[in-house]
Amino acid sequence: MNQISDSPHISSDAASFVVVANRLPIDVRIDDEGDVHWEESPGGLVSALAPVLHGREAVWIGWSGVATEVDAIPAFRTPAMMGSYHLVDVPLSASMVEQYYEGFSNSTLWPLYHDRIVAPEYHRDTWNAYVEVNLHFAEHTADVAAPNATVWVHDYQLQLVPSMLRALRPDLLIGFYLHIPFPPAELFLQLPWRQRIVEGMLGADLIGFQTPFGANNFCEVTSQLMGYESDSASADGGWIDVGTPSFNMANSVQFRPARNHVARRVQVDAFPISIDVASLEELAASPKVQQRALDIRRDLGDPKFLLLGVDRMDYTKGIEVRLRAFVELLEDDMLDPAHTVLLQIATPSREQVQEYQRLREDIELLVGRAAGALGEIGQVPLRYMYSGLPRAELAAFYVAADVMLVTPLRDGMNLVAKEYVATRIDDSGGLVLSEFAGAALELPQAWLVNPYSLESVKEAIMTALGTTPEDRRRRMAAMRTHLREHDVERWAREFLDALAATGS
Ligand code: GDG
Repeated sequence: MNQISDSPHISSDAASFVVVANRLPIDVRIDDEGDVHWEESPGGLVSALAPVLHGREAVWIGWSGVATEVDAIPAFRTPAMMGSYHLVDVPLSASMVEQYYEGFSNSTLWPLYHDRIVAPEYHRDTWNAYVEVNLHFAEHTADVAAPNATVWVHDYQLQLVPSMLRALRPDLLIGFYLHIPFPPAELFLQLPWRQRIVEGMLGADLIGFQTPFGANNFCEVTSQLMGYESDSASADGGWIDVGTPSFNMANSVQFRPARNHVARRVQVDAFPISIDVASLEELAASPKVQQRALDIRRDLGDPKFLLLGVDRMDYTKGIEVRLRAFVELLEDDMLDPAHTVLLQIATPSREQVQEYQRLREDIELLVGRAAGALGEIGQVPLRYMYSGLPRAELAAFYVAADVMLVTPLRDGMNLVAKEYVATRIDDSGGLVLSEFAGAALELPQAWLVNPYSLESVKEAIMTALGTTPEDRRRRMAAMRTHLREHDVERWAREFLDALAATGS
């Protein structure tokens, strides 16, 4: 681990490419002496952006993950980090984290954007914190971006940053990407601060969504709220003409022209995110991972069928649905508890948020009950782990599993589904996938399910297990081919090319 120090500031106006995300791509640990240490936390976004980050003077702006009284620890301005790119820490106090992150981001926006699976909370004080923190991020970005730099802002925590940044630095080329779904107008319009959020995003030159549905929903909302003319599906990509309302009282719920918006065109399009396919394939093929996969199966009693679920512990992921489906199949004698295991790995997430604590209790109750009721002594068909795993260990679980269960009630994309496919280097294995994950649009050869229908999930599990090896192989091969051609590097390149084209 690196130790933090009062390290040199990067020269301002140095960065021609700036990534702005809620989190820096690092894990921070504070030791007993109070010294702060950090190390890179490799993730999809880091590997996606690696070629762009390393190619030029680049900066990543985000929060370290450690709440602190502002200025209590020195800001990260550490040129040593990961080759040529620098980190800039946006320090957040404990109360800001509570209000902006756990509050507005994860108790208001997250549930609202995921179909109101749980009820969103609307509080003025968490909204005010969201505005304040977004301004912090915008100011840090304005400080370090070189003249005419390209800035890529990420996700629902920072939707106000594009317009704040444009006001501070009109010279910048600004892209915004939403990693989660953008909901239909009838849901989004519930948000008391709907106009401010939309205005915030429209500060960007290009707004990217996971799917065409997200792009379309956003155009619909801007048309209803502001009366702006738009086309979400034109041949050259979607667009919204900001500042020139083709006002139509009939379809506008509340016409209020945006402040500070001079007439200009914002591009709007779908850019489905992906994974680093080549590196996962390599990891899956390594003798260490192959051996570990065999050991995992042995440790689980060498079942004939191993089913797997891997998710952050989140109510959007439909963990309960798949556990219930599996339990019912055992109860119905459709599956044999002597030869079948479902392993659910749930990674701790947002543990301070009440709904997440409740979800964990519900899942653990379900797992506990199942353990008591299913199988003979010594048989434990439903296994559960509540912990994060190293990447290689996760890959070994993917390699070990015969069928992967990915059943979110709503998901922007779902990278776990893509990761499972990438690790199936011999084209074996089956994927059961929710229709409501963005990934379903790209992986139609999976067994697609409606996660709200237990019968649909049960049926898909049985079909995936019962089909011929040839059928499984044909489906998996088609999905692998698609992913190899659509990896995360292509995603980043396509977004950045489209962003550059808006400036020409
Ligand atoms: C959001 C959107 C969108 C999970 N457990 C472990 C672990 N993971 C990794 C997985 C995967 C990632 O976390 C989870 O990505 P998902 O896409 O499945 O879901 P979200 O976290 O909700 O992500 C989503 C995504 O953003 C990207 O745009 O696809 O729709 O909700 O990469 O592998 N990794 C390791 N150990 C674990 O225990 N190492």
